[in-house]
Amino acid sequence: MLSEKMQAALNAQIKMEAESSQIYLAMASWAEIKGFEGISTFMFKQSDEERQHMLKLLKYINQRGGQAVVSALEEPRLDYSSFRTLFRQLYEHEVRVSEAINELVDIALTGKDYATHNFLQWYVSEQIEEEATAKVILDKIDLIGDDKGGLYMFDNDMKNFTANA
Ligand code: OFO
Repeated sequence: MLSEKMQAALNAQIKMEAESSQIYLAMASWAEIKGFEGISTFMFKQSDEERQHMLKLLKYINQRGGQAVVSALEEPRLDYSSFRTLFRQLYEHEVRVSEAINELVDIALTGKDYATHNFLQWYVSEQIEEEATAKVILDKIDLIGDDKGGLYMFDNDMKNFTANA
């Protein structure tokens, strides 16, 4: 059985993962409109993945005799003024998600909830991967700057990034 505190924290994470999915979706749509096919494909896929992260939490809470909450979400507020700004926001968002996961791990350990601690390890690994991916993308963008040819190649790169992921 989940403690009240653990359940509330996991439910807050459901909201955060759902909002992550919305953020990636907003970025995907923007990139699609701009004609960046590779970037938008990558973002649509990331959006789907975040939805899976959300569902995994929801099912876990219910499986442990708790009650998952599906709540209203914040509208993604993104600054689309440049690619760099956009991807920096993405990276910073993933860092915040990692902090939230660490907080959950802490609550699980303090409450001696080893089952939830074990469950959360998947998220810990996932965040290492996602932060690294966001950082690689950001570094590439930094190299390109606003060079149009570079952006075209970057978009092509992202297609392969999607295929290999
Ligand atoms: Fe990238 O946020 Fe989920 O875990």
